[in-house]
Amino acid sequence: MPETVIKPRVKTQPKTERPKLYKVILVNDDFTPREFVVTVLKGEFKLSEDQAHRVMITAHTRGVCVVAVFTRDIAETKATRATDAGKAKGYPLLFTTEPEE
Ligand code: TYC
Repeated sequence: MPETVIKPRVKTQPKTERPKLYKVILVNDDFTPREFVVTVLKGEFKLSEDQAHRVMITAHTRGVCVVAVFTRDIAETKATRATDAGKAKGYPLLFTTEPEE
């Protein structure tokens, strides 16, 4: 009678890697009016008046503030659109992106 060899099945986990996330960062400057920064934050990032005001004040006092985190494409598109909104008014308003650790 031949021995029955039971081979353990090693389950391979399907790879579902999460996409890397990117921070959108608001940079302070001395020229863009506070209210305009708040308007852009509300319009482009869907922040409430209160959230937008806090983010603006944080950038104003500390130099920079993380606005939100997105996948790379969305972060870059939003940062560009928000920066362009300032440019269209002649303001040096700047949003940058940075990968999360
Ligand atoms: N510092 C600007 C002012 O005093 C307001 C401001 C805040 C501009 C945040 C940019 O990211 C910014 N008018």
